[in-house]
Amino acid sequence: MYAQMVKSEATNEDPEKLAAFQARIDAGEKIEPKEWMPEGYRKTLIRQIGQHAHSEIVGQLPEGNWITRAPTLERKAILLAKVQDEAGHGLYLYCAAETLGVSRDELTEALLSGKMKYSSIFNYPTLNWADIGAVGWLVDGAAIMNQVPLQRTSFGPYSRAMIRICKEESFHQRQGYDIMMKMAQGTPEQKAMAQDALNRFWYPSLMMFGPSDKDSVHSAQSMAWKIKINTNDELRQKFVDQTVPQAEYLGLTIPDPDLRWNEEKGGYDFSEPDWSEFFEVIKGNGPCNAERMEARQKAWDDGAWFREGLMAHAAKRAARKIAAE
Ligand code: BYC
Repeated sequence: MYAQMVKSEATNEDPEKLAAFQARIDAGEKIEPKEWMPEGYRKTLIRQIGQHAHSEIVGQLPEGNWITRAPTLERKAILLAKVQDEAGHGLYLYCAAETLGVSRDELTEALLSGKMKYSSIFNYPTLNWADIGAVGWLVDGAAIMNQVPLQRTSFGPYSRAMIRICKEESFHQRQGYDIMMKMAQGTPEQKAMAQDALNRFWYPSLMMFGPSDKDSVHSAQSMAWKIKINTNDELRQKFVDQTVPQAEYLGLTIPDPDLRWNEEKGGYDFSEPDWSEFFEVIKGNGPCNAERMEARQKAWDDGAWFREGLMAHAAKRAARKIAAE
């Protein structure tokens, strides 16, 4: 069903309707679920919102891994709240996707069958407590950089979901930076752990923004429809410019010998991530892809009794209603 929705090509769409739709987008109007939209717009949104929802849910796994081992009760409570927030983000986003005519079950089945993706970043392991700091600081930091402009995206339900998500992401980023600060100001061993976490998460965080603009297949159309507001490279540059002074404040070193301030462009020059690694990770060959999908498959299988119970209950209610009529 999902494949059918995403593959069905837009055929014979009325040029007048298309022009009127584009005029509404250009005028900054929001598009709402029951209104006419080009098939390509709908399927691009299902792909992007669905992928985003899956990322929030899969993103709970590397952090959830440290809830039982958080160093203090306070840190545990904060991390627990953050991981619960991610579940909430996934739910808002699945609901936004459902308004486009695809069900949450269909989206989950597409994830499990490998037809849909989730963010590359969650295929990297969290090896120690400093990694939880690096995830909050860098991964949530990159997520905010990408998601703040999406509050102005053209599809109403997506835009409204992003407003709430961004508020919570800001808290997530602060808690990550706070962990990094404690580690960086701690013992030499703790500072070394913080540096090691930065070394391992820097390039995977840069990859979160997607391939470089010349290799981005969807950006041009998505930007014309205001599904995306910025290109991948624009956001990556903003992220680097924001993060370098934060690393300096921590007394940590960005693992890039070619990182340099460029006065002329008013931003940093930096090394590109290894794009062959990125494409391998999104093909399913990253360090934790198999483990993440196993966990999602198990959650789906473990929930079968509940889905069946719910369906049986709904069928019974419908039968009762028919009998009463
Ligand atoms: N990982 O043409 P492009 C979070 C795929 S999690 C995997 O540039 P597009 C959080 C892309 O899908 C952050 N795949 O694509 C949660 C396409 O393949 P398909 C999640 C990637 O869509 C918990 C192909 O590469 N945020 O916030 O225009 C804890 C070509 O790329 C990635 C979102 O999802 C990637 N990194 O741009 C903490 C934000 N990058 O689909 C934090 C919403 C690219 O044709 N999404 N691909 O098979 C977006 O803004 C855009 O979808 C992207 C990619 C910038 C990610």
